[in-house]
Amino acid sequence: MIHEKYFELVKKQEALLARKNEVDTEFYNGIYERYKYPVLTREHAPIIWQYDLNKETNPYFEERLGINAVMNSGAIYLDGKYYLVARVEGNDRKSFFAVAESDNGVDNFRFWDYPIVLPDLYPEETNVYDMRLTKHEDGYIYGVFCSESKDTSVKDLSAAVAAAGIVRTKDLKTWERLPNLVTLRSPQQRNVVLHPEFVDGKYAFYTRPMDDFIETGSGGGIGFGLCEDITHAVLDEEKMTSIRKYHTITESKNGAGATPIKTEKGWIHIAHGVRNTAAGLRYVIYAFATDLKDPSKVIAEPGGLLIGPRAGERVGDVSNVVFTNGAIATEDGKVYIYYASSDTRLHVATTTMERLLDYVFNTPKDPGRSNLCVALRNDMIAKNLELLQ
Ligand code: M1P
Repeated sequence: MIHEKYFELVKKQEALLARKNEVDTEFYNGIYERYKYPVLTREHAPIIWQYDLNKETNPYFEERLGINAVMNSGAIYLDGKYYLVARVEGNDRKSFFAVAESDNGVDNFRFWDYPIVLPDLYPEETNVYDMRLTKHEDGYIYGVFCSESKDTSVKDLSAAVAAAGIVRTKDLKTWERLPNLVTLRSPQQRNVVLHPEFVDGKYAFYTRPMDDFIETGSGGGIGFGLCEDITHAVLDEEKMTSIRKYHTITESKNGAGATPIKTEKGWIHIAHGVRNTAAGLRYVIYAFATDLKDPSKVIAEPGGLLIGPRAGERVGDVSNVVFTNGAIATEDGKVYIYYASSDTRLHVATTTMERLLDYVFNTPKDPGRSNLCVALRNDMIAKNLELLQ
């Protein structure tokens, strides 16, 4: 017999899933819109994922397998629908992937009944998270994610090793697992993204070389490498694309985010940058463009952040974080940037391709010093005052 509390919870959840999202009119920067409500939260996780509905085995209707957070999501547009492969984190701290779909990309995202079952190629793999989806020109949809295992070579109980796991699918339902990416010059990898096109006839990956699990160490920024065979992907070289710089938003580390978007002016990248503060690491989202023919070559680098954590976004399991690993650009020129706040919930920011290109190519580069920043601002102020006369 089904516990009566189930129907109460489902009714409440249905109201949440049906709720229309609204542009947050308090916010304006001309570059993108923010929305009033997150698109996915722990409250969106199906009740059947969390509760045993049977009154005999669960008389108090207690949560048996709770969900703690829904966050960093890969995104893809297929046959007129918007799909997210969300990172769902259980109360047990293990993350897994689950598909949620919507007709419009800004609200009514609904999870499929079952989370994704990844083929279990690596028995030592303890946690998986942050899948980037790439619709590749070879015909597959690839998912590249962080595959985390315990570091058994040291005594520290929390020491871990991060690698890039690779899966592929044609329908988001059946997933084939390929061997993890091997990077010969970097001991660890996280935030790896597969480029959607072949480069020089090879598969191209954006990487994030790391010496250890938290710090990137000598890792200088977002790397780029090529490999012949994605079924045994090995990168023997990673050249730097967007590099970390002193006293910028990427000083501590950075990492590729959404799969690059192809435009007539170049590949647009929406990534994350991290700096350290007295209150801990602060994660923001930034953008840059690379050359159409050589996607490792940065051709535009607007200064500063594109999206920073604001208001309630600042608070969560890991506060002061915004993070993206998915964006959708539709044929009618709309762009949906999915970003999580504070490792707790997922939001969308919307813009158009024209506005994004204008932002990326016409926002001044960070001149690197306060003195030069003031000169840049004063130049704009002087021109504005002249216009206002
Ligand atoms: O907690 C913030 C983010 O930390 C990691 O990102 P990075 O590898 O750049 O430090 C990831 O674990 C990410 O999932 C998380 O949101």
